[in-house]
Amino acid sequence: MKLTGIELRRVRMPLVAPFRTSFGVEHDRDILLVRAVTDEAEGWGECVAMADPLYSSEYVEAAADVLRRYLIPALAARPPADATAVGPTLHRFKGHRMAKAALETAVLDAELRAGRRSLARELGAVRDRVPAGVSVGIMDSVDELLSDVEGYLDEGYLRIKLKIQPGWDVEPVRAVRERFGDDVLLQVDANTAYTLGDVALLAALDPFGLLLIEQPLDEEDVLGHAALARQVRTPICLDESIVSARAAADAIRLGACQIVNVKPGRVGGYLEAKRIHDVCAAHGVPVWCGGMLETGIGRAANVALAALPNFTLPGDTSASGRYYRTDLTEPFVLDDGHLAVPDGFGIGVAPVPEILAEMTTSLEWLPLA
Ligand code: SMG
Ligand code: MG
Repeated sequence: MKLTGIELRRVRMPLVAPFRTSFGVEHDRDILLVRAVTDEAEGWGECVAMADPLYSSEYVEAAADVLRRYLIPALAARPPADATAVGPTLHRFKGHRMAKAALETAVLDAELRAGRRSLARELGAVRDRVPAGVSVGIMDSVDELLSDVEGYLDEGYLRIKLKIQPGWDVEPVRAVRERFGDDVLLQVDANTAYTLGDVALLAALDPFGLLLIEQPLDEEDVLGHAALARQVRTPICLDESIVSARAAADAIRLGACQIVNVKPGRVGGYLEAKRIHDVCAAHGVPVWCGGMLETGIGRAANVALAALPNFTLPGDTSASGRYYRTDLTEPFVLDDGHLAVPDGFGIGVAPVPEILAEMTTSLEWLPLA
């Protein structure tokens, strides 16, 4: 396989509704897409960096910059024989995992398409469909929240995740439990909004039988999560803190989490995501696939990953319609609360040319050969 060039494309995708978290509100997504062109095939990667460095230190403009200034030139200087060579070649550049993930995924997709293999099989998928959860943002009122949750349950979503922050935690959880009952699979995500001083508040969630509390404390506060885990009954799940398989192994060893959210973008790509899956499986720690409001391109690859055996909890892998009126690819739709795992070559989907053109705000071609 010979890489001939990389295309960086920005698309603007309006969300069907604003999505509010403890760190901000998203109205639309400014997404960086990476297309790797080889002599045999082309492949796609979606960079999950947001417009601003609020979820993590990465942001889309910085991802584009590091790709064009460092990462792509590094591949030009040492062309990868296959996708497994991308990570080692980029390793000397610190951080920027979301940018690295997008580039590696594009190369991997091209390689798999050329070899007529699907990403799902390549990663070790054992299912042809995965259960879908949905992440529900912070709302202005509990009534508004209940009506959105009702809509998602009616659509068939199999698990509800509520975004929480101080002042929007016990009350919305209690309201959802009272209205929809104890059988609904329910979890919460704080996106680092609490401190260890909030132990009593977080313990007040214990009676509601939540599946997990996701990332209550600062991303670097692994020991804080371990201390918290000893004082609350609800299992602690880490998201932001788990930036690599090594970080996952450390967090598990320290007792900082009983469950792990795997996001390929956050950890540098699908190959590292698979290693996290394996590390967690070896420790008996269940994992689930996170989401970053991806288009069909990123979603396809996430759904392939979510089909691995230790993904035993429903992920933030919702249908296209939860995010976008028009997706870039054929839309992912719910079938009995599940999404089908793409079985085509590579990630198994491609952008619809007319829709892609309509959403594109800028385009850059970086020749490698
Ligand atoms: O893709 O359904 C999705 C979003 C899931 O809540 C979600 N993601 O911390 O897990 C998380 C957040 C990060 C992105 S919020 C803009
Ligand atoms: Mg999260």
